[in-house]
Amino acid sequence: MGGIQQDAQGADSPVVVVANRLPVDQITEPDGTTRWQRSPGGLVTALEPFVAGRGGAWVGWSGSAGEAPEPFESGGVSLVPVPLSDDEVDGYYEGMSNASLWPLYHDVVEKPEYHRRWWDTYVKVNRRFADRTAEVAADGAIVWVHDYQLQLVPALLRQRRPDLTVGFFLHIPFPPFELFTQLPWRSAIVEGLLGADLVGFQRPSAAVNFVQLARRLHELPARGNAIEYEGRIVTARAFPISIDVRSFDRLAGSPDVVARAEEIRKELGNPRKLILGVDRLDYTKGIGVRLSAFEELLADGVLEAPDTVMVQVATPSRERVEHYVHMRETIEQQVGHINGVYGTIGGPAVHYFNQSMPREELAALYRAADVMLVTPYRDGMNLVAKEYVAARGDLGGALVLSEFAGAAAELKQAFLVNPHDIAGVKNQLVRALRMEPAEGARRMRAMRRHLMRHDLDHWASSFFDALRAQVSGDGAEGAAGT
Ligand code: GDG
Repeated sequence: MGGIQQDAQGADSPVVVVANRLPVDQITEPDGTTRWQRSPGGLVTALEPFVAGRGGAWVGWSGSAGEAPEPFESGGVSLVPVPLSDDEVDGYYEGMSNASLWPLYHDVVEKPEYHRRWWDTYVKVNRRFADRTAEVAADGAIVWVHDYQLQLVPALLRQRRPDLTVGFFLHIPFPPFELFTQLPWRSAIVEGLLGADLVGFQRPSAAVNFVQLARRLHELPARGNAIEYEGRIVTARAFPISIDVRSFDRLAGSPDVVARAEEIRKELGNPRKLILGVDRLDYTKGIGVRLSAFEELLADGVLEAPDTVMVQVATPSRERVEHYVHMRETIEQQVGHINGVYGTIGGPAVHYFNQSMPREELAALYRAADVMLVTPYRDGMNLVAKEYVAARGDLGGALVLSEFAGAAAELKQAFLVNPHDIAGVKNQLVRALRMEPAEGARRMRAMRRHLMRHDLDHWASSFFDALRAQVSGDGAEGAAGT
């Protein structure tokens, strides 16, 4: 580990991040040349200081099928592309990851499909990620593997490189024993994860689910959050992810964004109340639920358009997976129906956007909205809810939030709802719309105070601290949570 300095994070080992995607996107210029651009989003910014300049690397897929480019540098991080063929994108990514694991881990909101061909490709691709990581990781490096696409990598990596310290973080929920055990390859996944020293989840209940599986499926001894496996201790714990709160707060409070927020309300016809939804277009996010609640309130005469309007941003996502194609049609029909019945000429009740918005525009929308509706059936965390709170330095607005989003455990002053209970969603939406400004400010202040202390940097540092403590023998005490 020559030449590696103890730094502000108190670390002395090089760090390798392994994730499905590299933190860059390939941009094609008008003249046909291509270049790499850093992906937007907080995760890259948060992890970069831990990885950059210490012989660290980021291993991931470039996002396009075909041959992988040679490793290259970006922001002081060595990026190591892993190639995927068209068939592999189909089987590993769209199939096993997004049509088997994604719905299974989200409470089977849609029925997962299981295909042996997808699984075989998932194993093959996980091996390739592990091989590439084993080749580039420095001696004694800390490797942080991310998410459901790469659950076999921890064990594969340990076989290849026992000198490494391996952490894993799952960004999505981890289901209870009764659901997880549907998976034909359940044992292989659990064994894959047990290759890590520390397995991190969004919520304590997910960590408990994992420990239970290890106990019941593999009959492993476990005490609290510590599992004994092959002469090692594997710890399962919650590390709720967050956002770069201060930078979002600054952006949303900047004069340009504040002015744009006013302009948006004007462009919408100066409604008295503006309701907002922002999601990837995904069936877990409960977009239909909130449209139904809004429609029923219009039908009941409790709300009137265009006195109250809704804006729904539904960013295109996974458009080649069948569930998503069908869901998009359903949502668009629902929007069309609401506007057909309750819209006026030049005045729709729902303004629907199936497009990706610039970050500044999102911040202005957050700032303009009286009520933010976040109603997933199940969500690991939900960063949109946190972004809304971070954007409301003016202490305005109200958050309606599903109990089934990880964020609900922290944003306790939100109007919590059960998205399966439309009557309850309607009630909470009306309460949020009618809330006194002083009450709203009190709630918003409390949520902001929590977020300021629990930002993305806090999340990344806590994970690394726990991982280091674990391998130095100081970890593994306490319950399965933070
Ligand atoms: C997974 C888990 C967990 C959305 N539309 C636009 C846009 N976005 C940004 C939002 C937010 C992000 O995308 C979405 O994050 P979420 O957390 O809401 O959801 P997932 O994509 O499902 O993420 C989730 C997360 O991982 C992290 O661990 O919280 O539970 O499912 O940041 O702002 N950004 C821009 N334009 C858009 O149109 N610029």
